[in-house]
Amino acid sequence: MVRTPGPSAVKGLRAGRGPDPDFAGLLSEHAGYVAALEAAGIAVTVLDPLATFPDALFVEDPALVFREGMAVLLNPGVPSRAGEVAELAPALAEHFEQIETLAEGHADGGDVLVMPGRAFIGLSARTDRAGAKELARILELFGLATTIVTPPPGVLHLKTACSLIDAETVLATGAIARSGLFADYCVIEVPADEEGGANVLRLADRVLMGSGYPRIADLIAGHGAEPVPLETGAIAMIDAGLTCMSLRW
Ligand code: CIR
Repeated sequence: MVRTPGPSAVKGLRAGRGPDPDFAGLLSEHAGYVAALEAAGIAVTVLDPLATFPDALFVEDPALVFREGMAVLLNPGVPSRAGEVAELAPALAEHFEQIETLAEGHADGGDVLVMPGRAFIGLSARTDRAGAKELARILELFGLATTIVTPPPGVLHLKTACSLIDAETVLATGAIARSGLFADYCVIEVPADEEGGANVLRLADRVLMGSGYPRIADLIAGHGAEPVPLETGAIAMIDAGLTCMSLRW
């Protein structure tokens, strides 16, 4: 499930004071992303733009979804995004039987890395401890073990700095790799000068990734998956990567 960016997306949140991305660039990167999902054999539901929510194309943040028919409506940790949850809920109700709601605190989907059997929940400027604990409670109902972690400083979300590659493997920045957080997993460490590319999206045997990261592409190929480089320059200007533009199940 994806949401097409509207013209207001150029005003999407960003941590720095960088310029607005170009709307045509955002649209074309989004279209390239949808095409890559479809090329991987995935049926894509495309939701309409939401003019009043500039960041609404990042549908990963207001909800979590699971293939078992379960979903969680989250509570994004920045006020300008809180209303995205109610906008997304009807579309999720068409696909999921059991929908839980975060009743306390704040949590963004970008802070939740779901591995088989275990979810890592990152505390960030968007996900507070009350939200993380409430989310852990819900995920444990779904049979997932949870670990609440503190990502290294300077990242927007936990998954800005790490991504699932396969059931045993994560791609992670050096700081995350050294933290021991993924001691039970195989960790592919992102080269220091390519940390901006640590957010990638695994789809079966292929991995969607930013096109400006040739060494990450080599590492993914060396691991036996097919890297699929996509243009991400415009979405990166509003602090986004590959996972944030879809909900997948
Ligand atoms: C924001 O700051 O909320 C958006 N501009 C970017 C959200 C990126 N989401 C994600 O990585 N899951």
